[in-house]
Amino acid sequence: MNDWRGIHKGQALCVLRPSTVEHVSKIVTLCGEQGVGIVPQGGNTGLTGGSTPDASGRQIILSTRGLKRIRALDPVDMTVVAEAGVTITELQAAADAAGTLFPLSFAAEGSATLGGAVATNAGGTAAVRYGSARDLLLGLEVVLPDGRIWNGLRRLHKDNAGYSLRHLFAGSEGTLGIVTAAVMKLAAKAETRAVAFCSLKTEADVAKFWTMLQASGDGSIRAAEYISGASLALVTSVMGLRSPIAEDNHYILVELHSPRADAQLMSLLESILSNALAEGIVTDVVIAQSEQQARDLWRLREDQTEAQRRSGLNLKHDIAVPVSLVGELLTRSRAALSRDFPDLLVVPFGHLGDGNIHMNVILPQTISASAATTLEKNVAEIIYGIAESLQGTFSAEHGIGTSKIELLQKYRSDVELDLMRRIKSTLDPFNIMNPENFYIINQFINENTLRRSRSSALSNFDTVERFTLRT
Ligand code: FAD
Ligand code: 2HG
Ligand code: ZN
Repeated sequence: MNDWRGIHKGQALCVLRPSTVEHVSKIVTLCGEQGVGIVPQGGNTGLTGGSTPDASGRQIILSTRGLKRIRALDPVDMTVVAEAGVTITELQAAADAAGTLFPLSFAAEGSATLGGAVATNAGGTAAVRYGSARDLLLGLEVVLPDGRIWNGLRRLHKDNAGYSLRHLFAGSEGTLGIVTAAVMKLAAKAETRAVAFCSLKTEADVAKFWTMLQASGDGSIRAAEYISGASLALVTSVMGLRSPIAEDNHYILVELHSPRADAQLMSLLESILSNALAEGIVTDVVIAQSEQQARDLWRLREDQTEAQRRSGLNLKHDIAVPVSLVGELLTRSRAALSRDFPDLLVVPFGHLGDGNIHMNVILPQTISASAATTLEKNVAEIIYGIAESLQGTFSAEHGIGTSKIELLQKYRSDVELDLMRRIKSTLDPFNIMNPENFYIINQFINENTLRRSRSSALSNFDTVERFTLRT
């Protein structure tokens, strides 16, 4: 019962995998009656420990992977209605077959599910063009903590009838209910694309290059991804990839795409890059001449997480700052970390166009467990402190889960925490939905309820087990 990284370990009472929304509703109702905590799980690719049960063996995992239907796809409405367990890759394929594009995209898309993407408000590499999951979300079907089914699957591009309830569930990470289906926006299918990999000398050049891309990209930028020199060196050595470009301190992968087959993206990209070279903003560029070369360039970016996972204890810091301050973020972080922790391997990469940098760090292999814990705390303080001082966030796209609870408490105001608590306690007064997630907002709900639910869970094991057999 571990998370994808093998860091969060738990013990589930059982795993239930319903295949209809009615079954989900029955499970949730039963768990509510018996005080059993529910941990929703999609592809289990989340990076903040939110889909792992606690160690008590008293929470169930409700796997949504049995909810597999694409209920409707309409290329005129430009919408797709799909169930929570459909993977992002499956949605992309279905959209493509209908001559459209499902724009959400990230390295875990083969396993990550629609329900998980909505629940975490996933971002990814095309968010700079199309937004995060929340921005694509038009309608939702949710099983509420009391077992009721809310059917809000409206395929409307405009709907101002009261509070936007769907947006409450986007990013709620299973704490407010179980997303069983969603209506998502589609986009025009890309007919052409052009991909380039560029090297740069300084953090200031990174910032200048983004300004230049934005000004001259003609609205066709689909991705602008940052990779540090250390991150490129790591991914090439660990994953056995070849760097196509002269070595430098920073790299940016750019993809332009267009629904127009005659968009001349290659000449647009060449003209942007030759200006950047002429102005000394980039030091070298490689433009993919084939689909295969484009895929090879993308691997240097998409394999970062796997390369870092294979390289030892990897500390993740999923931060974002206003885009105009990314250069400063990179400069200040490098200076502070190399001054205070010269033995650490700092391997930042991320979504430059969103101001979202994964300021990750790899600890030396030989470090003791206690030294690692101290280091983790000290490094986090520096990185989140810098992000905060630049009006940024400690969680840009990975959410809170169980690993960022203290940060939520530290960096969000009392007013915000109070509002979150009120929402949680209104929708889930007995705290059965992912009770450990966002714990700081759950803990004041009703400690007694929580304790009661935990202690009664084991005594009701038989009920849950019998129910499993029936569903
Ligand atoms: P899970 O991991 O199963 O669950 C994540 C959270 O959502 C948990 O709290 C869980 O309880 C809850 N949940 C899951 N399904 C439901 C549901 N149906 N209803 C209610 N709650 C639910 N994330 C990004 O944003 N951008 C990236 O670029 C990105 N790249 C990644 C690359 C790699 C290699 C990996 C391993 C992860 C990456 N992620 C990225 C993180 C992760 O893939 C996303 O958060 C994804 O949306 C999680 O989907 P999942 O189905 O795996 O959810
Ligand atoms: C990505 O951008 C993901 O590839 C994962 O958000 C980031 O590994 C990470 O820290
Ligand atoms: Zn990311």
